[in-house]
Amino acid sequence: MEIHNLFLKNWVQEMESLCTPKNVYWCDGSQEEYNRLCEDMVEAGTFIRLNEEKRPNCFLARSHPSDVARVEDRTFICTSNQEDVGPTNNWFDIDPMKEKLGNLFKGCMAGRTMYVIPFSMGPLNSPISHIGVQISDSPYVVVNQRIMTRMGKEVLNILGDKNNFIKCMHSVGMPLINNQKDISWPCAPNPEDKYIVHFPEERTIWSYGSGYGGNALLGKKCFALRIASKMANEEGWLAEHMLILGLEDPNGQTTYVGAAFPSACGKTNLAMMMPPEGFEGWKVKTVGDDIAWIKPDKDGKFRAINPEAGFFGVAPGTSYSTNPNAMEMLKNNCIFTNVALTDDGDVWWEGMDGDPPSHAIDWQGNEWTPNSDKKAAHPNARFTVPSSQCPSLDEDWENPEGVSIEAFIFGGRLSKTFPLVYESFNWDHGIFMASTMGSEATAAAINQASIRRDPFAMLPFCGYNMAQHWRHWLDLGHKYHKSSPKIFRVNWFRKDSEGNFLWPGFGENMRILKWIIDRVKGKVSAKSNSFGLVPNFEDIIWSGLEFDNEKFSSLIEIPKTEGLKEIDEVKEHFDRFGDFIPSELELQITQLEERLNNEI
Ligand code: O2Y
Ligand code: MN
Repeated sequence: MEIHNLFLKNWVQEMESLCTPKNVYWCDGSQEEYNRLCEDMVEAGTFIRLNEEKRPNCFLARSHPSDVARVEDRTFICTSNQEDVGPTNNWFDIDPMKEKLGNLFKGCMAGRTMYVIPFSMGPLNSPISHIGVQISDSPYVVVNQRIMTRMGKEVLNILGDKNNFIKCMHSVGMPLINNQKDISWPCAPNPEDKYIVHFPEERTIWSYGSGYGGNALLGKKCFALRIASKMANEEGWLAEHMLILGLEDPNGQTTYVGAAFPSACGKTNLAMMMPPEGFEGWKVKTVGDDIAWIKPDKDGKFRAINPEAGFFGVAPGTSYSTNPNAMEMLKNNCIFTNVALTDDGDVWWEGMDGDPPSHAIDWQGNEWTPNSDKKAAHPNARFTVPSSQCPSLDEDWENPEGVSIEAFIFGGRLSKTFPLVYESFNWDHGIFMASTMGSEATAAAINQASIRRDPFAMLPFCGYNMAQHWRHWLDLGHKYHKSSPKIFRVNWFRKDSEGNFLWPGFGENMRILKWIIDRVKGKVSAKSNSFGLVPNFEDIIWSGLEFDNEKFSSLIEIPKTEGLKEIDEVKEHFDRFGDFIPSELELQITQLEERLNNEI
């Protein structure tokens, strides 16, 4: 492939001299290239081809047991001033980190091919999209990137001779020296040898030692969230950890929402939800399941794209009862990582429909039966699948202008205090709701605050000071106050005093989404409580579900003592950010306190 962009050519040459690979390969993104790399990986033992009749064109990869998830404590943001990353990120000084990385990457690709992967986050012709180039010594990364992004030579045509691409440098961190034999999942097995490093001021990413998911597919969390959130802050847009879905009513009118939930809270299931009984003629249409890039257009409308082209979803727990659309989507052209292999060459994971197989090979390659005391699939086992295979995919998912977002929804996993759904009184109050969201602390953190805050579901992904992120949201809402979306918080996980879930969740969440849409359209009224605006029982469609007013009241009420405890914890949470806390959010605490004391 002839490369004309001198900035790119020079950077690749510089990286080649540093990493000294056996050869350099420029990825064209073709199907032929994908097939060839998959076949090479089958020969190398990295991939197992699944049964062609049961899962055509599907592969299974087993990672090294030390390399199974994102490594948050090895994830760093390097900036000139420590304050710029805030108290929730791992800061590191730029120069010492560059020196460290220089040493790590020196000769790190010996004996391997260095792949150059041009990719676009977002549709190729969209003004909201951005281009990255990842250099990697992992063919597993190349084929996953081909599913997760728009990848290949067309991206180079769009880039032209410009220098505005995000440089994403990646190595598995296992050079092959003196004809050393390769292994099926090369990586740096020691946790301290892994480095996921971001330089937001230079818009570059360096990842070393891991071949897994968010650590290695650098378009995803590293670029589309950590680097992009900083770009968005400077340029007046938003890069958020949000699914995007459209709700189409029986008249064919679609309303789009963006929804943020902490990792592992069922975002993929919500993004592909099937409407329940009582919602005949309604459709949930998927635009994205994880990340949203949102830019106000000339009319101040919040236009959103999904920057990804595939889903990298958690396999365990995915079934026809939790997510039938995902199960349909996974029938072919998928890469499975760390699931179990059945005796007939198919995949299996805990939570799949039907009985477990009587025998399988587990994610580590060992014999497994239902009597084994270990899981067959790793709890963070994944599927990588093209979005185009999603049965509920929205027809506008690749619209270069994006879709117009009319509501933002924020949620966590909380067993008490927090209503099933509530709407903010105004924009600033909505930002307060999102900046204080979180999930119940686990038993391990029992002596600390009862809620682990995950503001905007961005705790591990905000590439700059989280309190400045709140400032940014406040400012955007003020600037576009005539067209800004409404803001809601939801909590599907409230329990009664016996510990039973009060709300059935899954497809039944549609009833709440419908109320949200009705509020957006001004079709129903709402009543105030101290946390926000909550539904009247009769404004929710209940057909197909037995649910009485009394149970509903217990799902939306806020016991005063619990509300006041929440205020104490929010004050502690905000204290971490010192003077960076926007005054508008401090005012929200005072106002909430007043409402609780006046029992509103
Ligand atoms: O463990 C990983 O590398 C994957 S993390 C991930 C993948 C897809 C969507 N979201 C997440 C997340 O942690 O939020
Ligand atoms: Mn995520």
